[in-house]
Amino acid sequence: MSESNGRHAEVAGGGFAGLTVATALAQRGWSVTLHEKGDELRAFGAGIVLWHNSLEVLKAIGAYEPLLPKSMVPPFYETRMHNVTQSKEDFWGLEWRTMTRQDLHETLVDAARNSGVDIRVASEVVSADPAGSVTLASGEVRKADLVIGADGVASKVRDSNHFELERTKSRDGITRLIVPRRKEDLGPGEWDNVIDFWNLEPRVLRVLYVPCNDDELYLALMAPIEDKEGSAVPINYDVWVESHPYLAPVLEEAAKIHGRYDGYQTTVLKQWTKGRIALIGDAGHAMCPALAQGAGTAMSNAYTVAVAATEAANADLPQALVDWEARERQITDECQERSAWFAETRSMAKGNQFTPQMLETARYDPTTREMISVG
Ligand code: FAD
Ligand code: 5PR
Repeated sequence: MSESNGRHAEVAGGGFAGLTVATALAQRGWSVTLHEKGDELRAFGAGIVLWHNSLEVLKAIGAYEPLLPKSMVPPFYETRMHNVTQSKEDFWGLEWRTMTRQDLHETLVDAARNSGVDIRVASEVVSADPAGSVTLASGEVRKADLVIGADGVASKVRDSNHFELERTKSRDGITRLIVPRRKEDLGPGEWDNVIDFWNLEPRVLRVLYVPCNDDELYLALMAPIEDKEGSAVPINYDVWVESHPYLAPVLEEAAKIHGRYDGYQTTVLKQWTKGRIALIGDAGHAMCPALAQGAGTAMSNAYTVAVAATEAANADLPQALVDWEARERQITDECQERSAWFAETRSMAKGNQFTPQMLETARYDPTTREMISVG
């Protein structure tokens, strides 16, 4: 634990954004209380892909090494259209890793606890004051020098302050599940690759196959919202196996789990900060998943806001947050636009879509503000 700097932060939300910012602040001498409204600390959803940007953040907060044995680096991101390989991308060696969300979340909880963050579960933040306080569902008001809204897409820190926002919903959505890998039961194929199986005809049904470790496979099954059968949970095995027969063993596992179908959406705010409040993660910039950067940008902005707040004198903190947003925002805005464009056009199906430009967010190192070049 580091020496106290005499300042206090209140963080709403125990997801990837909240845990990262709380840890980075505590490691810089802040006393930090994190409120999670759920009764326990756990990750929702299934698997996740992290890239150079968020992996550098994990290194900086000491959460990278513990994650190594629980995660993997697939040899290629392979894209198939109607089961014909279109591309096999390795991002020119740019670092990326796959893992389950549960494993990432547990690692971040450990990092937060080891850094001295006071984590409170069953503690809901109902509103926040830009002058520096949060109000809990219990009625308790807690003062802070810095208030972080990391309370997800339905953020109360955000909505209690009437931040201006624009929300766009896409026509597709996805059911995400973790299933046993059953590699030996699948036919010939490079089953350690991430494989993005697109079927556009006779109907749009896509399976994103993401191995997370030796035992666990993340399956994301995408179908248009209007396709009642394709978007049903638990999944309609007959529909999915008809379009992807070569995945029968793992689809059989997927059909045993209830899962949840989520529509894609993008939220763009006019501003991310107000007084002593900063919004990060889905509270501030929820995005479509195509570039796999929702959590990546959340962790990146979590880290940089912690640094910016620490470097500012306490009286100057509101202005320091404005400057932080001005510095960091473009990279997130562009990622939101690109991810929404992929959702709109479904052009990931063509393969070779991870160009150096599309990888810009991934190439950014928030800990040094350097952009590494590839390609
Ligand atoms: P959340 O994960 O939503 O966490 C918010 C937390 O706050 C929750 O624990 C919640 O219970 C708590 N909370 C909510 N309200 C309150 C309150 N009022 N008071 C206290 N606590 C509260 N990103 C990637 O980087 N890579 C991927 O591969 C990837 N795949 C994705 C696939 C899909 C289909 C989707 C929809 C998203 C994907 N993402 C991915 C995005 C990623 O999941 C999110 O961007 C990320 O989880 C956001 O983290 P967060 O901490 O901001 O929010
Ligand atoms: N990449 C990842 C992912 O989980 C999804 C997408 C892309 C890692 C969906 O869940 O394009 O939908 C996508």
